[in-house]
Amino acid sequence: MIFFYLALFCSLVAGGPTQYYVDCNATSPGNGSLAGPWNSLGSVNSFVFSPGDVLSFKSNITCKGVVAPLGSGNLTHPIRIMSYPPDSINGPPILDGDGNNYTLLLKNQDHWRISNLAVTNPAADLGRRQGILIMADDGKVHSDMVVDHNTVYDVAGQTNKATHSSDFAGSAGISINTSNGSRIDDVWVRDNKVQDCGGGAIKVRPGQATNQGRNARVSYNSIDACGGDGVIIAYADSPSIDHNVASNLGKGKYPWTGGNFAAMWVMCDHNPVIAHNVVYGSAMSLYDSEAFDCDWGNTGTCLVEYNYSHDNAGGSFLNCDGCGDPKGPTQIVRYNVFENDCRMVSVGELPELWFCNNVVYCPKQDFSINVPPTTHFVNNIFVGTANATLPTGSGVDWKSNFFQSVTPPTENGFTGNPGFVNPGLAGKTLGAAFGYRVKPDSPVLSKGSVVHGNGNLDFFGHDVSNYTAPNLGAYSGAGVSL
Ligand SMILES: *[C@@H]1O[C@H](CO)[C@@H](O)[C@H](O)[C@H]1NC(C)=O
Ligand SMILES: *[C@@H]1O[C@H](CO)[C@@H](O)[C@H](O)[C@H]1NC(C)=O
Ligand SMILES: *[C@@H]1O[C@H](CO)[C@@H](O)[C@H](O)[C@H]1NC(C)=O
Ligand SMILES: *[C@@H]1O[C@H](CO)[C@@H](O)[C@H](O)[C@H]1NC(C)=O
Ligand SMILES: *[C@@H]1O[C@H](CO)[C@@H](O)[C@H](O)[C@H]1NC(C)=O
Ligand SMILES: *[C@@H]1O[C@H](CO)[C@@H](O)[C@H](O)[C@H]1NC(C)=O
Ligand SMILES: *[C@@H]1O[C@H](CO)[C@@H](O)[C@H](O)[C@H]1NC(C)=O
Ligand SMILES: *[C@@H]1O[C@H](CO)[C@@H](O)[C@H](O)[C@H]1NC(C)=O
Ligand SMILES: *[C@@H]1O[C@H](CO)[C@@H](O)[C@H](O)[C@H]1NC(C)=O
Ligand SMILES: CC(=O)N[C@H]1CO[C@H](CO)[C@@H](O)[C@@H]1O
Repeated sequence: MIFFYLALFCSLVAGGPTQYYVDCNATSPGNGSLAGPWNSLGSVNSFVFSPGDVLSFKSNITCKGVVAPLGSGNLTHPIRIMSYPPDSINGPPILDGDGNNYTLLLKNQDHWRISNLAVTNPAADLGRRQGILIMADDGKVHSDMVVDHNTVYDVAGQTNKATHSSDFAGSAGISINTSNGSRIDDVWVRDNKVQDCGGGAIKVRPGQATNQGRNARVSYNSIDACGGDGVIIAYADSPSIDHNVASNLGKGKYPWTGGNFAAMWVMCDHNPVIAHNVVYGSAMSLYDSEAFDCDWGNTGTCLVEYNYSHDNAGGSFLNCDGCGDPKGPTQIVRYNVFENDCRMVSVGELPELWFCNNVVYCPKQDFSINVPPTTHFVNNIFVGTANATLPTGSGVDWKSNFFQSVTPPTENGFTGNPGFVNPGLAGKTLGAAFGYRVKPDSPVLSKGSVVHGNGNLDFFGHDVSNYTAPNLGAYSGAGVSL
């Protein structure tokens, strides 16, 4: 009887989800158990994982080479890659790609979670290189790939888009890419730290022009010193780039060396949103280096709101609808604070741009602002210099804007001191923009025009009415005295 029960017990365990262990410092090859962890990536990569399985790497141990585990999870039981022991204070396991094309690869797979790893891929020579690569090329629809709480650093990607454009596009700390008609839905890249990656930090292409990926989201990541783009989502339906911080792009261990990059941008998407992000300190590239970019091929509305950017060499916003197959979306840029980001660039004449309730704070630098021929500037505050000019044209409509130290471009608008509480902090968080709230005696209170479909929230999360005259700028409250 005892033998019968033991056999039954073992077969149940073998059939259910299992946790597998890897310690690349272990002396014997092991069988993947806690007592006998695998010690080589060869063992990991030849095993097919099942729904609910956990692949855990020993904390603070380095594994060198490519990690490419096989298998798929399911809707209720994803497969997880994580570290052991749980909550280790010894620091994450370190996956070091050792200069291979990528460090961690999942190809044509579904339902994985990649969490709490340190991923690196240094090399002496630059090339098309990634830290984490999730890809699909089998022509099928895949789903549910989540990359969270990892640190991805020192990835020797290609930094020259002028001479190696395809390798540059393919290089990133974290890359999600599809080809041959494939799609990956429900991609979520969140809470990762990405730094010192040549070519850029996080690039997500979950689908194709006629088969866009759904529910792609890149959020709460902290990106620093990557030599290229900060975040791109392309070929996606209603994707979101939100709550990320990207600093010092173009700099770092693998600095930008040619062509263009921008901090956060969207391309060939339908109704993309870029919101609640902070971008600062981007170096200049050939023409771009703006904080935010509605690039070519977008349809519907490209929405850029509730962001704070400062001191980017390329300025705040790029309309690049004309940089490829133009689709002329509506572009809405509203409730943002742009500090010492005095440049806007426009390539492409089709989009209609609504630039509403932003603060553009440029007391030290002249504006260089170019916009699509049909643009509405409504309820913004511009702080400028005596010599700065703002764009005019028959399709450029100025309504209820406020100007300090800069000549209004038309008869319409207000001049004076907006009475900011504490501007110009050059901060690292959205909180630094709280200095752009205004004092109770500010002349911008209730001076605005009602904008139809105004989003109903200001930068600070206060209500904005559909009916009563709003404030000018990104703050809709009654004024704060400090
Ligand atoms: C793991 O092995 C490497 C290389 O032999 C060694 O440098 C390191 O100290 C080892 N780590 C531990 C925790 O044993
Ligand atoms: C796996 O390896 C451990 C440690 O050597 C051993 O105790 C265990 O019996 C092995 N399991 C199987 C199923 O072989
Ligand atoms: C997922 O896999 C688990 C473990 O094998 C199984 O119990 C569950 O029924 C599966 N769920 C679905 C939705 O297939
Ligand atoms: C990881 O181990 C190394 C030695 O291999 C040690 O120097 C380092 O402090 C450890 N990391 C953490 C976070 O404890
Ligand atoms: C690695 O990248 C090189 C250059 O892009 C490419 O030729 C090669 O096929 C890639 N190898 C793998 C295994 O992906
Ligand atoms: C490309 O997709 C088709 C299905 O649309 C599939 O039959 C083919 O195998 C895929 N090619 C590769 C290289 O996976
Ligand atoms: C995506 O993969 C395809 C096929 O391997 C490649 O041609 C393309 O350059 C890749 N794109 C990016 C952005 O990595
Ligand atoms: C403004 O323009 C005048 C005349 O072109 C020039 O002399 C002056 O230096 C400029 N001031 C600044 C701050 O650029
Ligand atoms: C304001 O207008 C929006 C549509 O633009 C609508 O969704 C919202 O419910 C309206 N709010 C109120 C309080 O009327
Ligand atoms: C509209 C909105 O959610 N605004 C948020 C912007 O960021 C600040 C600081 O994190 C939040 O307090 C606001 O709620």
